[in-house]
Amino acid sequence: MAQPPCPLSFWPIAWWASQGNTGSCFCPSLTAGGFVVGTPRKRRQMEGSEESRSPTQDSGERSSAPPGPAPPAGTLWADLQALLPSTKEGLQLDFGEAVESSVLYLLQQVADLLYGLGNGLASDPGGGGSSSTCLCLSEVILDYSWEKLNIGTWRDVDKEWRRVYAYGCLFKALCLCHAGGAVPEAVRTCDLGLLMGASILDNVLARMINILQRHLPHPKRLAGGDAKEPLQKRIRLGPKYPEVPAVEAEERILRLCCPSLEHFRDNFLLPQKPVILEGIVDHWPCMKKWSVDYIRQVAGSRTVPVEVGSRYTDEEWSQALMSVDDFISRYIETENHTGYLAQHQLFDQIPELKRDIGVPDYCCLGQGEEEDITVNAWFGPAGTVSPLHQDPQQNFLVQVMGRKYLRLYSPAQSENLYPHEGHLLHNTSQVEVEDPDLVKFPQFERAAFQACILEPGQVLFIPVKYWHYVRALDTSFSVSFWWS
Ligand SMILES: O=C(O)CCC(=O)C(=O)O
Repeated sequence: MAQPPCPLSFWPIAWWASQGNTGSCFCPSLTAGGFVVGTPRKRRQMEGSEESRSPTQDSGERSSAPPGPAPPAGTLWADLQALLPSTKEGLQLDFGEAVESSVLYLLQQVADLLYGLGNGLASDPGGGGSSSTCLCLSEVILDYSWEKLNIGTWRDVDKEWRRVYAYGCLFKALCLCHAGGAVPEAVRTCDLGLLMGASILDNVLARMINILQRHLPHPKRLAGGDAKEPLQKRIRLGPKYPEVPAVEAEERILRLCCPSLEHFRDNFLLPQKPVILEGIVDHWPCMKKWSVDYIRQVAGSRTVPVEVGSRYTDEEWSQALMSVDDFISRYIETENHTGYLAQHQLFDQIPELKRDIGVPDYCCLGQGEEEDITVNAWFGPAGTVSPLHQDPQQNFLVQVMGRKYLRLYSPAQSENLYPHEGHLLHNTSQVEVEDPDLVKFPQFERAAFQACILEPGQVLFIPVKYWHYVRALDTSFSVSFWWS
């Protein structure tokens, strides 16, 4: 299909051309494979502030439907019109000084096209029946701001660029929907905005995904890949690391069924002792509902960050963005490589999954509010390894599917554990726990530890700064609650 000429000769476009995008105004789709930088997950969490939290919580007021000629109610475009501010000014396109005026100009151009001359999102953005100009400009904004997001460490990325990126995603998704209902691509674009951008317009991207999902042609088929063959047959459930480590009696972590809050506080929280709690999450819907099939059905089309490689301390370890569907096909149904959907705030991104979990009651013993608890998903095949590391908060690790082998070392053992010296990995041990190099790390042998095989329905309390090593023995889904 012939592409329209670039409508503007503009320096971000000149920059875009200098990246090899010369010729027509064909706008290559964003490749998100090189997600952020190679900073290990623990480091990213420790640096984290509000900024590292996913902006997907749904909240607050809704925009009113714009005036003007409305398309028939219930069509995708009508639903999107109702979602967006009624005037172009309501888009709040103002940014700090970090954002060049030329980029602001581009954003305003797209807004002009989307809103047309009248009020409200135009029925025919771009005029003349074509939204491809709009799409093209949105791609330029995305390419340019993507570069800004990927320079340096994530902590140092200016929030204003994350807002620009989110607007670029919003505009691109709108254009895609208008251009002929490329809804799956629009969902992917909104997810990228949620993952990499900052929250804009009262979480408009999350709200837009809600709408888009209602318009996905065949959610099950999309999410489930080849529907002819039953999923159970395709999954090879055999663990990659068949050996289930023996846990000696003296290493075992105590197990308790539903202790009272006081008992937990006095015997485990205050003295900072690990314990496995049983019977406290049995009523959570996830315990009955979740399976690989179910996750795929609910979240298959959603884009998530995946850690690729055996462990985050390895040289060749990287992160990539991909759909849950691709993640399951590549890493759970096939066993060639290790991929781990690890430490991701999936439940802020996908409220449908959040409804299946709760918050352990014992978190109320902390000082923070419930909103301050960081809830992460850990979904992967047998054989994923989280190297020995410590975190700055208390943790309840809830095992939903499959089993995990864990080793815990108290903070008092730190000098036997050889933490990495560099700033980025100082919370991570250099020792491979199940295959230690005792010539290089002789004191490791002296380090006392506790261990367990965490089973579905069990909740492990990991006190703050307790060193923990985790290996999945089966296809596994855990949910962690970090609280203070
Ligand atoms: O389950 C895992 O692989 C790691 C969990 C973890 O490190 C945590 O919850 O802090």
